[in-house]
Amino acid sequence: MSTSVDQSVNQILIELGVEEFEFIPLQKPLSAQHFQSWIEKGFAADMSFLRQSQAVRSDPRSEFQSMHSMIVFRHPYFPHPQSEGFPFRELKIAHYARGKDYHFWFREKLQKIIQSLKAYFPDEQFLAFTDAVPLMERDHAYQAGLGWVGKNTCLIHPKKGSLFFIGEILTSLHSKNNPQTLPDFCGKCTACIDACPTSALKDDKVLDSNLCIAFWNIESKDVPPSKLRQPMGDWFFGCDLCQTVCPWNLKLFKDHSNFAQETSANLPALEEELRQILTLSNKQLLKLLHDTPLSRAGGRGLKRNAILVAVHHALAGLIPHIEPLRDDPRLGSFATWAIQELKDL
Ligand code: B12
Repeated sequence: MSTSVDQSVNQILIELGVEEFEFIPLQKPLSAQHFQSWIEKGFAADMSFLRQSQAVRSDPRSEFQSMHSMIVFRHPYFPHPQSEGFPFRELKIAHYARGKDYHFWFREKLQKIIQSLKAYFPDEQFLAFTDAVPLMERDHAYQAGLGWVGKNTCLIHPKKGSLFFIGEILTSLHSKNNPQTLPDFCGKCTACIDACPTSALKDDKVLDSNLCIAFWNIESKDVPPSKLRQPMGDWFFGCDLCQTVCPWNLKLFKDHSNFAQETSANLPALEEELRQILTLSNKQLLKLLHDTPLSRAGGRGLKRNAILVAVHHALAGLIPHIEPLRDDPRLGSFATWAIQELKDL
C-alpha cells in the first residue's frame, strides 16, 4: 500500500530522471544470521571493519533512530560512467574500478537528490551512503525488489545484470511501500562457481574472502599465499570472473563490444604500465590514483599486484624495478620470490 509520501518521493525522483530505485521502510536485514555465521567461519579474512558495528548491521534502526525509511538505488557501472582520464588501458582491472571512485560521484548524485527532496520536505532528515557504511546493502536492495542474491553472492537483476553499485538514502520520512522481492533466477546454473579459479564460491551463496582474488588485490595488506598466486592469474585490481560468466550479464556485454579485456593483447604496453607502477613512489602512485578505487590498495598494495602480473606474463624485463622492493618490510620476500620465478622462466 503506497501513501502520498511514497507517491511524492517517487514523483520527485522520476522528475529528476532517476529510474533504478525503490523507497521502502527501514527494516532489519533478512540475512543478519547468515552474516554472523559467515564472520564466525572466518570468511571475512582480516577485514576487521566487517566485525565491527554488528548492531547497526543487524538492525540499522538501532543507530539511525530518527530514520524510518530508505530509498535504495542501483547505479550501473558498465560501461563505467566516469572513465575519462583513467590512466591504465592494459592492466586487467575490475569494471567497477576503471574510472573515478563511486564513493565520491555516486554519493554526490545521492546528495543532489537529497537537495530536491529537502526542497519538498524541508523538515525531514536525509542521509546518503554507498558502501562506506555498516549496512547489508545487498540484503536491503533485495528487500527493495532490486534484484536477487545470486550464487556469486552478487545482487542480480534479470534486465540489468549485476554490474551495478548499490547506494541508499536513509530518511525520517515514512514509507508504506511493500515491493515484491524478485525470485531467485539462478536455477541450476553454476557458471560462477565453476569459473572461480581460486574456488572462493561455495555452492550456497557464500564467498570465502580468504580465497577471493578481489580480497587479495584490493583489501589485503598482506601478500597472497603461494597456492593462490598462479590461479589468481593476471588480475591487477579486483576480479569480475564470477560476474562475466553470469548469463544475466551476457546481454550487457553484447551491447558493448569493448567488454572482454580478459587478457592483455599488448604485452609491451602492459609492461610499460607495470613499470610505471613499480617505479613511482607510493606517494606519487596515490597522487595519480587518488580519485579512483585503486587508491584503496595503497601504493604498496598496487606494487604487490604489479609484481604478480609481471610474474604471470613472465616479464623478466621488470626484474630491475622489482629488485629495490626486496628491502621493503612487507613485500621483501614476495619480491625475492617473484625475481626467482622470473629468472627461472
Ligand atoms: C566486504 C565487501 C567485499 C569483500 C567480500 C565480498 C562478499 N561477497 O562478502 C570483497 C573484497 C571480496 C568484495 C568483492 C567484491 N565486491 Co564488495 N563489498 C563488500 C561490502 C563492504 C560488505 C559485504 C559484506 O557484508 N559481506 C559479507 C557477506 C556475508 O554479505 P554480502 O556479500 O552482502 O552477501 C549477502 C548475501 O549473500 C546475503 N545472502 C545469502 N543468501 C541470501 C538469501 C537472501 C534471501 C538474502 C536477502 C540475502 C542472502 O547475505 C549477505 C548479507 O546480506 C559491500 C558493501 C556493503 N556495505 O554491503 C560491498 C559490495 C557487496 N561489493 C560490491 C562489489 C561491486 C564488489 C565486486 C564486484 C568488486 C570487484 N569486481 O572486484 C566484488 C564481488 C565479489 C563477490 N562475488 O562478492 C557491491 C555489490 C553490488 C552487487 N550488485 O551485488 C557492494 C554492495 C558495494 C556497493 N555499495 O555497491 N566485496
